[in-house]
Amino acid sequence: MTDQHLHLQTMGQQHGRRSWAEPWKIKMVEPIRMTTPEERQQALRDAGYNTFLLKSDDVYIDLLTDSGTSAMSDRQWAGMMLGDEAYAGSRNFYRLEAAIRDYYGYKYVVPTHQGRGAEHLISQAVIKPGHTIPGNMYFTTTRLHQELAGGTFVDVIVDEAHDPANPHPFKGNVDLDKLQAVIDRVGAENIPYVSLAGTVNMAGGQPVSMENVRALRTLCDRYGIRIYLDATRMVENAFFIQEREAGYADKPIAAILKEFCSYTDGAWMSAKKDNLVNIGGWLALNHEDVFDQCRNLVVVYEGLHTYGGMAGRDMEALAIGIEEAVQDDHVRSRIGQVRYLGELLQEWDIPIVQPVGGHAIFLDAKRFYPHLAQDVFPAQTLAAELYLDSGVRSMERGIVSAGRDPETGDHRHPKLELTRLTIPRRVYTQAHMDVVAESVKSAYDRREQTRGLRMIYEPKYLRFFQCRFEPI
Ligand code: PLI
Repeated sequence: MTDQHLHLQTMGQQHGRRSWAEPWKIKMVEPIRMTTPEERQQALRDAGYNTFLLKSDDVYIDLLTDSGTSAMSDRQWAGMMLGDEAYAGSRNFYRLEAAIRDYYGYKYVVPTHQGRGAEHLISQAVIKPGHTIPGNMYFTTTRLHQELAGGTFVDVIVDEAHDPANPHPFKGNVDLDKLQAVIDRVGAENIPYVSLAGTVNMAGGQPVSMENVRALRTLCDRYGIRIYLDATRMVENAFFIQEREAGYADKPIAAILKEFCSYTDGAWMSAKKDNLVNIGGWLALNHEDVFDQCRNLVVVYEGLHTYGGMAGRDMEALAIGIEEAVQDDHVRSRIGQVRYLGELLQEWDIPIVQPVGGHAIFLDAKRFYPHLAQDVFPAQTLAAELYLDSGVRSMERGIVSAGRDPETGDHRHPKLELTRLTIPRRVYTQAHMDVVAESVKSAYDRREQTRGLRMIYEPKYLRFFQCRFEPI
């Protein structure tokens, strides 16, 4: 040990400080480009003030989403060379099927091109017109597929989830009284399943406790109602159970994940998140009758039942990603980075959703811009302001994402009006997080001069992806 090492170590002990660091080092880099304020003005105008319509070449730090934006490992890239591109029976499918069975514990697997492909299949298979689907807060694509199949989504999440400042440790929990009231109102025979999401995206990445899913299972068993899990960020949910729930501190993430899934009847997955791949999804089921229907539908909409829209090499990378994703040190550093950004913002009293969730920091645009009404799109405005300031790309999760009520045609007005800074896995450094935090601070300092936006183009489905605005 050199004198300097010894000195640093002694200093560390004196200060009682022990930092965490990522369990990987960087082997390949992708250059990114800073733009001028004039270039960003032009790019934002061209994009109709919608960050989804920006060209990624005009973005400096891309926090639009954690979906498909993760860095794959050297093992995953090596796996890409082992792709078996046979139309039928690819060996990579059987590897994927085994990984899902091992880590999530479900019996039957249907591969899909991404999460919404799986949502489509399960919705078409089990929802009939007039059905009600209770769930712990809506997700955009999930609810749309439920509606397209003739169902109506009903929110049964705990009230705390709708309050961005509430520090409840499990804001993703289902409120069992609300669920009971729905069952009493519509009848169990009209509820094809409860739609349960791990770390609820629209609530700020908030987890569900093991106690809650266990109680949910008991209630659903009483009525013969199935539970299907949106497992997209369920690994992150398992981390929060390990951290916050009595009896789980010494259990590995992998064991917690499998126990949680065991209380559900199946799951759909956007593998582009937790599972560390750039494309892919799956549906996994325990009941043969539903599996048979979905395996039949997949050949209509996605591809044969042994590739479902993925290349063989993608399935190999996904099988490896599933295993890497459940490693405790990976999850700890992934959520540690999200928290690092959250702590910087809190030091400056910038309003964010509490507690910090799994995949993103959610800026509370209602408190950020108290002078802006929800109808002038505060969260969309904040995303535009951040981009103008520094080239950081974020996304709106508020009134624009919530869309219109299919019955009345009016805007839905969600309680949460949030701008999401979503952190891709294994991609950005702590220095990038510093730059992001400083940019948010700069937008915050200018908040009183900020006016809202007016919507000038609106597509029919999932409008947030493609709608356009102009400044007021
Ligand atoms: O984007 P897909 O089709 O692979 O997955 C759809 C999807 C389903 N459930 C949840 C909870 C999601 O977050 C999700 C996609 N989320 C995106 C794209 C996001 O940016 O959050």
